[in-house]
Amino acid sequence: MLGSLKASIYENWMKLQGMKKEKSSNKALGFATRAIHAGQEPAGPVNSIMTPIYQTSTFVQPSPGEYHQGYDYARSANPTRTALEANLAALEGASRAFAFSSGCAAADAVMHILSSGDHVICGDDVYGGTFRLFDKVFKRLGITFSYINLENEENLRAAINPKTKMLWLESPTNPLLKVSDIEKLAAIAKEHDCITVVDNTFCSPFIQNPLSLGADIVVHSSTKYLGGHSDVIGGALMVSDTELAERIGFVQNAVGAVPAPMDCFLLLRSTKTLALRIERHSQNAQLIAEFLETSDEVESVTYPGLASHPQYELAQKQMKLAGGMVTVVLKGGLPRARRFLESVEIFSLAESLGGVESLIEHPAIMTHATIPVETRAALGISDGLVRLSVGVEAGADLLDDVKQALAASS
Ligand code: P1T
Repeated sequence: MLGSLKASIYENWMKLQGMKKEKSSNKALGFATRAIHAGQEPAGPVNSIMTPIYQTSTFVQPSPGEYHQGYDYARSANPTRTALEANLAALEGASRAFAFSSGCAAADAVMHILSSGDHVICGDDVYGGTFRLFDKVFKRLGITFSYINLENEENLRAAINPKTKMLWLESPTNPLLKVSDIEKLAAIAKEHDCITVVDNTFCSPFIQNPLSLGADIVVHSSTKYLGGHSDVIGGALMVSDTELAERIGFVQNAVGAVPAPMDCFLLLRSTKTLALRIERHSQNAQLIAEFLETSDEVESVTYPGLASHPQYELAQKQMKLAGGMVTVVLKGGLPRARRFLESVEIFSLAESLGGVESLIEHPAIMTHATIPVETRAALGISDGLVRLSVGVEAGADLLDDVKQALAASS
């Protein structure tokens, strides 16, 4: 009941937006136009150009059970959140999007559509918090997991069994930036009635749209590129299948990990500049990666935009741009990495990524500490490995910062 009530609010909202849009143009709108306008029209009593922050927990009913435009209680739906969800759906080419209070809450909601006894195949390199959610929360509830290298599709075929209900992957992965063929993997999963979930956080919807490659659910930590300013914790799910939308809508309301109206507003403000930001992130990251590749202080550098990346051809085909994340292994192990991280001046040593400001971190000690040490070692998340989230500052300044930090740490 609540699932379908929410669906009708959403459809009503989309209809309102659609009616206005049709007036000006019938052709498909470009990404940057959708980012600025989708889900948003001048609103409220004074026709404000920005969607108002509906800072309210409930909505007055003229008569019991009679809801004004379908809104009854703000966990179920809030107009600022509806606008954000419509916007996010348009960016991923989805029919529905669902906003959550964090990326982990979005992942949690996906797992709630499974049942005890189900088997999940997960890429062997995922965000440490995702691994922790699977290994420490859902494994205890009777869901089983296999972690495999998805760079080779045959590994997926070999791991699928009759209980496998879900394939979960990141591409590029966090932190090793492995790229896998979403289209091929989703096709294999589909042959076995298995749902494909792609965590698209590292790309943002500007770089790649997994639903168009055959995935069933897209996950975002909107804390990252969608938010883009390191001031919001949020998450999102996007789907195209109506039945999946119903199930996720039900979980969103039943579990209730929804974002606050102010955070929805901040995200709506941020997606307007997503295209511009991602272009600059990618340009700056390419500059840094190319420099690191020439440095004698560096053991290896991984960036999907470098011809040396093991899946460079696939990345060129699958991703519109190579993104803002660079992973580098410094010569000299942990002591060297530690000195480097302490020497940067424009980059800030902090967890997270995707903000306008450049961040740098040490996955083994910070974001991926929850992954068992032997697994980290087998994967290559070594003590010399440093992850850079390259921001949108002047590229030359970022390059100088990396150069001076390398010199200061040698
Ligand atoms: O932090 P939260 O909004 O809950 O998002 C979790 C999450 C999900 N998926 C990916 C790919 C992520 O990178 C994250 C969060 N990652 C970091 C905090 C980090 O520094 O890698």
